[in-house]
Amino acid sequence: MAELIEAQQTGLNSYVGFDTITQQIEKKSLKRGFQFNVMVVGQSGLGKSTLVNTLFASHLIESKGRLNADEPSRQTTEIEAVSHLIEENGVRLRLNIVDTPGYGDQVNNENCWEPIIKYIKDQHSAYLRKELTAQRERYIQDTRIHCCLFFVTPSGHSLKPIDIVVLQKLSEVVNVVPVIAKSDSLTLEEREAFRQRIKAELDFHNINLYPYASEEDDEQEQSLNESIRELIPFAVVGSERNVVIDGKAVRGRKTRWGVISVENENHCEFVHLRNFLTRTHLQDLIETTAMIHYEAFRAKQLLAIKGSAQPSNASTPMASPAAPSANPASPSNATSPTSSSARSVPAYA
Ligand SMILES: Nc1nc2c(ncn2[C@@H]2O[C@H](COP(=O)(O)OP(=O)(O)OP(=O)(O)O)[C@@H](O)[C@H]2O)c(=O)[nH]1
Ligand SMILES: [Mg+2]
Repeated sequence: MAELIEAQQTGLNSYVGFDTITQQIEKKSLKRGFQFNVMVVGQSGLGKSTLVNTLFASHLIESKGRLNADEPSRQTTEIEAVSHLIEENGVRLRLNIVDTPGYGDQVNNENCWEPIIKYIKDQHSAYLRKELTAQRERYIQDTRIHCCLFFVTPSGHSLKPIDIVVLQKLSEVVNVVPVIAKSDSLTLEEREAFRQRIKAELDFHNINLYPYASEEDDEQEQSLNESIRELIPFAVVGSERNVVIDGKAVRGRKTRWGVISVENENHCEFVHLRNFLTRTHLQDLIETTAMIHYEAFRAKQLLAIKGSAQPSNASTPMASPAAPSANPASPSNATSPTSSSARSVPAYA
């Protein structure tokens, strides 16, 4: 032991070269590429599909917006996952977008969120099954949702009761990032007041959203997260059309009284959302999904398997993806995410 301490304190006499490990990791990662799975959830017609297309500057999913007046309108009617490979400066990103139909349109909206929650849990379940096979793949295809963009109706009043329930359910299983949809319909003062009201409601209902507080974060990360929390929910505007401003084509919406440029920070917070998702928190969203949400799911499943591993009981909770909530053998005190990480998020439902 004494020798080891001695060795740790010894300086190197010549260049060994292990500092290139970062480049070696980078090279391998670049070769493999990256995967980001994002889901959009919210009431009907809030511009979910449009915003995703705006975020990644391509027509990735069908939106209702018509390019010509005689085209039929295109509404999202079922959970749809589309996958695209996008590349920027040699970095390949496989982007999975899960578009969900707007909820809340029915006369009875009870449990309308269930297919969405089930979809998220199914991805965790599929990943766990692949992980547990005897000859598991070297790189398991990751379909776990890393980020769920939640669209709030720009009513200017408050969150709807159904939104609160859906937010509660979602925040237990996935990183949720709420946005005020179609914020061009609110004045700047209305937007700010609405944001503060939403924050107060989220606090009141104990809805813990991403980014979570973590003891591991250094001062810089903490202050970055603090500034992000100030902006949440981001007031956004989406558009798939270009409009010409000062001779330059920009993404925007042209109205009778003027033009809204999606990327202009004075017009909306689209740029902040995009920076947050792609430039500052992309890796953390992926890591948090694995370390917190998936880990909690995994712990709960494995405990349930252990609990039900009796000779007469041949079936295990892994038999069906829907099993987590249906399995009566599941321990009610399932491991909470907090036990697997220093971050504070609600217990996995
Ligand atoms: N004013 C305004 N309109 C928008 C905005 N984003 C989208 N729209 C329009 O709203 C309509 C609905 O857009 P979609 O993107 O299809 O909405 P959606 O939420 O995916 O709709 P569903 O799939 O039916 O739930 C289209 O006509 C869009 O052009 C926005 O930021 N502001
Ligand atoms: Mg849609």
